[in-house]
Amino acid sequence: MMPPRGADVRVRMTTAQALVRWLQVQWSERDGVRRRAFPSMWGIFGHGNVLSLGQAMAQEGADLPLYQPKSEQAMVHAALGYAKASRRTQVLACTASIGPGATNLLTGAATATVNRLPVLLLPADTFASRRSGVVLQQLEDPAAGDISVNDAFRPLSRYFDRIARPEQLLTALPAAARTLLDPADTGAVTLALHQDVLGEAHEWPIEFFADRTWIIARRPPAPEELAAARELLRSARRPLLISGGGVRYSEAEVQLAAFARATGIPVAETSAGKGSFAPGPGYLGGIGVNGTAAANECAAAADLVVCIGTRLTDFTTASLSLFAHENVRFLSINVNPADAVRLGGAPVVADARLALEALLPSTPRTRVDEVPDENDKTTTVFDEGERLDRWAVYRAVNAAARPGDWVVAAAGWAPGDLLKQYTTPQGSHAHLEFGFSCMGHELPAGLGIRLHEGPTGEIVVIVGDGSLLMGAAELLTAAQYGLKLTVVVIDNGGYGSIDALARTRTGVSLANRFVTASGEALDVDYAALGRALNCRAIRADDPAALHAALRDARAAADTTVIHCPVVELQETADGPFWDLGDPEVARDRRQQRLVDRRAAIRRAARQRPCP
Ligand SMILES: Cc1ncc(C[n+]2csc(CCOP(=O)(O)OP(=O)(O)O)c2C)c(N)n1
Ligand SMILES: [Mg+2]
Repeated sequence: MMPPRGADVRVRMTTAQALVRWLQVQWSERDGVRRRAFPSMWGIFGHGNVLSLGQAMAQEGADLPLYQPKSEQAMVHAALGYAKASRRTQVLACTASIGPGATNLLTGAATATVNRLPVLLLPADTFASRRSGVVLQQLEDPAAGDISVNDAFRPLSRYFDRIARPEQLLTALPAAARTLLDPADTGAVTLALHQDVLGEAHEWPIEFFADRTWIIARRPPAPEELAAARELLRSARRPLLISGGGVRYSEAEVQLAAFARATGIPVAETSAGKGSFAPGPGYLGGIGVNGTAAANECAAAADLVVCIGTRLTDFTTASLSLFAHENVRFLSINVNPADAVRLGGAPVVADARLALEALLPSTPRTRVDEVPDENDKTTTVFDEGERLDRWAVYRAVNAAARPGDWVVAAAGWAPGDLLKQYTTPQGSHAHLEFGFSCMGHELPAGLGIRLHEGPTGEIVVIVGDGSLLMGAAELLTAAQYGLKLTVVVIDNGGYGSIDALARTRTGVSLANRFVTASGEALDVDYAALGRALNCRAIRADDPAALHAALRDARAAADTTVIHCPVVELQETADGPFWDLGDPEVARDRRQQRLVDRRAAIRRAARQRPCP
């Protein structure tokens, strides 16, 4: 029972114990639904966190389950999968030891902040008291006594603090929670924890440990911005909607569908927004560099592009070359003010759901007869003896998808291919991490999604051989915690997408294949790798075998690795523009021609104000 208000009741605990206790009494609430804000912690212990934080978890952490990943980076990716599945209403905490444990979190921190997904990072730090002199794994800066490797988190974090006295938690933790649960500001939040301070006792005010609910409010649109938006929508002849991750985070799918149905405006999706608009009338599929012909045709002809919850990266805009109408205008609905003014657009700084609801009654219906159709991809027939290439893999996974399932991809060919090829069945989900496109994200992100979703539905992780090799150890974590995944490994013998980019754009490719010094291909048995890490495993050499393997994996209770050796396809440099910075001087004429062609497209791409 809490003491009467105003009574100064104190409880003696260490900093670490206070931290652990506080995390367990935080809640988030949106639309009246209340959830634990920090439902679990992931961690690898070492010096800096093993004693005081480990003891605090054992003593105070009854409601904060602790998961042990096999690398620190992976636990951040797991947290991001969880955050995505919870639609940014819940956050996982990640603790790491000082030095290398901490710096292993950095790539995860960047992945979080780039993707606007929340994660609480708790790297241990050196001694605040400096009583032991230089400690193991301490980086010394000759010009600054207060620098540690954890300062590298500052540019990667939306909020950073270093806890040098116990009572700093009283302000640092609420600041962290506010940032993490703010739709516009969210990303990685880092609290660096001095290892001596973690163990220091303090008399904490008891009210610090009272239940606290953080309301995730829906920001309403301003009347002036709505008026300008209405005017743009009324005067548009060929409008197009782009649905980004913000639609997913706002849970605005129903409102988007109603808006599209009522207005007849077709909808294209970004990678983060994949799955936000169900296949059916008005569905164009993915847009941009990895977009469908239908979406990109609409984009080229659009006189108004209504962007909802998107950062408009180069993948989406095809490096600003996509929108070709001479008077094209942009309207941006985004809860983040900086995103809302990209491409010189008229901003509606608001929650996507509220903005769509407000605009629906006043938006006229547009002609729909000229909208191309992207709805004919779902039926798949398996030919006996058909060879397995990566497109056949996507078709098989798509054909097997059911409501409640997830498909996950992040780097290599898969995320772009899936944006174009995959039709997310209604009631199922996609997580394409193509903001940071971080190799090694897929598998742990799948674990985080599974942890959030519980045992129902399939979580199909599509991962390239290269990306798997960066983080395969998390297969053991899947087995360890019974977090069931179906891991489809596309084995093309190396970094196929990068190899193709290099070859098609410059004519040369170095160090992109898994070959010996003499050029001999290295065979890898990914099924054996899965088995070695306590997973089930199947090899699928053709589409029929893959289809059977997917059925088998669905029926199983444990994680299954499906090894798919694929034939490589001949790629061409054609397709939407994507500016990668070409080398302007090449030794031979063929290479020079390739580069000159891209330079011509670049000159034609329209630069727009893009803060
Ligand atoms: C951590 C990280 N390092 C490097 C890259 C650059 N990169 C992007 S895709 C890729 C190759 C991925 O290989 P694989 O997973 O086998 O997929 P494939 O290209 O063969 O489809 C590389 C090296 C990256 N995205 N992330
Ligand atoms: Mg590969």
